[in-house]
Amino acid sequence: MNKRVTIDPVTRIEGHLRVDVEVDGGRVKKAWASGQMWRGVENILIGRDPRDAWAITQRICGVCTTVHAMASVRAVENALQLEIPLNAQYIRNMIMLAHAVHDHIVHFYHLSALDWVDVVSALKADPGKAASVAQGLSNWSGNSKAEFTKVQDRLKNFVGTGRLGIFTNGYWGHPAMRLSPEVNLMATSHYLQALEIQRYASKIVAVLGSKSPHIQNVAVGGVSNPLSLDSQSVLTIERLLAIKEWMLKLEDFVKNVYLVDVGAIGGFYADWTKYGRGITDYLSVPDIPLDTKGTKFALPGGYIEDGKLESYKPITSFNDKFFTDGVSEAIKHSWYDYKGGNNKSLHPYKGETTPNYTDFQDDGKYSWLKSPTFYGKPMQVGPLPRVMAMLAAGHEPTKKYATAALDLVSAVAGTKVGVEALHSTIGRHAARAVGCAVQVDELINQWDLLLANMATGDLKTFNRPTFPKGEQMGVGIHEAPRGVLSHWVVIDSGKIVNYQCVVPTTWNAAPRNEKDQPGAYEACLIDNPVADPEKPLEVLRTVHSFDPCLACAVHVVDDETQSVVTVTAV
Ligand code: NFE
Ligand code: MG
Repeated sequence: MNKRVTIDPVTRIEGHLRVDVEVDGGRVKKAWASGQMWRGVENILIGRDPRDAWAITQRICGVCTTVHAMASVRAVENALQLEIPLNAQYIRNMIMLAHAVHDHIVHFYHLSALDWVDVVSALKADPGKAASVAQGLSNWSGNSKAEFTKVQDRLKNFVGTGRLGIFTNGYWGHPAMRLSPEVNLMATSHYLQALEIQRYASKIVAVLGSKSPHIQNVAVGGVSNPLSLDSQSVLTIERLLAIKEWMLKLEDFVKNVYLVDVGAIGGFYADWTKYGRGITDYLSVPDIPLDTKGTKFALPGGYIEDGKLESYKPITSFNDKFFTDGVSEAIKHSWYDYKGGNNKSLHPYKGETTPNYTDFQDDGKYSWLKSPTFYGKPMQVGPLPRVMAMLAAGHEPTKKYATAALDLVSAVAGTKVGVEALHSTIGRHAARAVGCAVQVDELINQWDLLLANMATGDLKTFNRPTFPKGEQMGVGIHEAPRGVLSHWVVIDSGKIVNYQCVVPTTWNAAPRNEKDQPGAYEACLIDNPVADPEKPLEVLRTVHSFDPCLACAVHVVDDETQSVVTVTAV
């Protein structure tokens, strides 16, 4: 018999996500992803000065705080065909990369590891044995018996108080939890260490961006960081040297802990390479520009059809029409109306944001997210599509870290696990860690590039924009932590007349589109196992593998829902 499970709200994410699944015979047969809150940021921008848009759109999200600022200034610069100084690119690049590294560490350890790691089981571990398991995997300085004993004692004290705090509603002892107490203790220790390490990434963003979350240093035309080799009041060599130290701490953790943990946990849960495949039409965009125009990039991106690397079609510049012509958004199943009819899909330059809330209708409207498509097809975006594109482009660092991760998965699983396994729930975690290792290397590289350019005597960081009379249109693209982000602006005589954000989580968590095709979450949930509908841990595993951000995705709240099981999951 079909059983309907509603998870509302899904937690350990950003924003308000509801997921409904119909389960039959222990498997998901049908799924709905619904964004439950709308804020109308796109409409707030109409009539404003395009130079202010970044500061407003950045408030779309408190998690990917930098990304909307970057996409917004890029959109306006694209509309004006305004180049930005090399130093500004490097400073922006370091902010984007430090932010991405932060985002991925926090996602794996603090937002999703508890779907795979049983904290309570860590109480039963032998810390000495846990240390030898961990030291067999990596020589990270935090893998000692003393460290693991300390963590276990902390856990015992915590549990002993009877107040589990944020861990209260965890699915501890769930049959789908499969790690040994020792591996659980190792992972729990790294969870706590990751809390310390993530601060270094935030500090890099804060020093370069003047503030974190929500940087203050971008401007249409560059950045507002004056560079000087002798003044104490600007971005000095002293500050840059401090940043470099923090980069090296991040590098150590990402390569010796995060990548290793994902490989090991992936190996123990190798059966999860079979679930969560869903949509394998992958979209990513190139990023980390190396020139003033956005035509050369450190990290490639593009389109891959049906998961086949040989189908890779690169996107090559900020002006690439292959990308800009392909995007449109539908609202047949979303709480909006289009003037020309609700079965249409609109290009973002012609996009409309007119709310029309109807309540949750299984076959009608059920989400505040629109349904983006690329040449008419729903896409998956994010670390997995990004890593696939980089592999297809022959990007050597990506090949190196992907091979290292898959070799470790294979060793732990006791069977050869190849690239094909990445098209899965656990594969999204592996791809995120591989991408993060690539990003941390590139972060250090951008630091070197900035210093080398400053050494030539070039200290320029800003080109002043001028707004001509008449209409200009521009798109700003950014490969954000959760995938392709694009901001689309139409400017008329220096004022914004239309503004549309098409956001990573909008692509992935989209409701069915105008052709009733499901979005990536919905497609990836089909055939997921659900051992106990009252504790739908496996559904959360797949949803969390995307790192949902609903604040971004819908940029009013539903209160009444009728369902067989409603679960508030941690
Ligand atoms: Ni609010 Fe974001 C990223 C953007 S996601 S987290 O990455 O844009 O949809
Ligand atoms: Mg939008």
